[in-house]
Amino acid sequence: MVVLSQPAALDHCSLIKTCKPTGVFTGIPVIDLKDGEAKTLIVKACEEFGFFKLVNHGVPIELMTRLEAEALRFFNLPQSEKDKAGPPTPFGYGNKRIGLNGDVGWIEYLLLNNNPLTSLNTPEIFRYAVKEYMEAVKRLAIEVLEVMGDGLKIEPRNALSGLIRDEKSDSCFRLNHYPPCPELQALSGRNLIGFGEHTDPQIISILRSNNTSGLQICLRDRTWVSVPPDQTSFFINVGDALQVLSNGRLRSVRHRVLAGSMKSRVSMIYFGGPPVNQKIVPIPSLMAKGEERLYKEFTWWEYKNSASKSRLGDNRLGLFENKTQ
Ligand code: GA4
Repeated sequence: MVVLSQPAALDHCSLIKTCKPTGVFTGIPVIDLKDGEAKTLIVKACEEFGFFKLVNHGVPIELMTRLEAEALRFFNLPQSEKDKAGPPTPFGYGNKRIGLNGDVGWIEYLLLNNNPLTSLNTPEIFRYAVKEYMEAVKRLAIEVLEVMGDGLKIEPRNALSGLIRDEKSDSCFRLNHYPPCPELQALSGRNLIGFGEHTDPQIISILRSNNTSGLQICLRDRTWVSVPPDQTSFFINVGDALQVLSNGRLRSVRHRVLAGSMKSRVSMIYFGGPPVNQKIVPIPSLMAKGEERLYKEFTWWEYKNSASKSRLGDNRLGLFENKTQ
């Protein structure tokens, strides 16, 4: 990866890193939620990739397209109007800056808490589209975690899903807009980084994007591959908290988004997190006899607090590893 060296037309994005595009990956597990094998396949995908594509998920496509249209209506407003919904500290509109510690990307976004009706000063029609979508995707997150719980043979079966179902669940939601950057062609085939590489801190993330590519995941052998877009499916990420709850058996996936030169990308992501006071420790029924805990005990609040002081690409779990073995 290199930092852009100033072709005149690109001055306005000269702090944003670039990288070479990579191959399209055809090996992403595709899981049909209603298939009897789903529980086994979900566990396998989360062990191997920390990532999979979910089809036959039961969320009406109309909910996705309605929210996408509303999001675009917002992102197409004049900059001064959008700025009124910012800055994202922690919730609201953000432009290029991500987090509080100097990360930037070719992106604008809205970060929302669990309660979109009150957390945003936007038109009612927009807030209702977010609310309905979030409710549907939260139900889906619960279902996926229940099926995963079955596959892992967790006792009780709802040990994972209950963390999201809890009314105090600290979940959040993000609408991302990666505008096209036509000047990119001047970069001889390189891409601008839209959202730099990172893992998600929560338990599970449920992503839906329009039909524009850009999402990449990092495989176990550390190669980056592009995920072909599919606007009718969801892409599911294992987050850091789930890695700890499973004592490292399920892996949080490093991922990033590259911006394109011609097409704008819109994504919507639900981040399912536990209640703030929840202790994040391996679920006992997932531990083999005598198995050592890979991480120190911490609460979700402690982890979030530590994450907010980190840079996007940091290995946030590193601080919590048990190095005693
Ligand atoms: C990554 C996952 C979610 O988008 C997010 C991000 C958060 C932010 O945008 O404020 C963080 C990032 C994310 C992890 C490290 C910190 C916090 C930006 C950043 C540099 C909303 C989240 O929960 O963690």
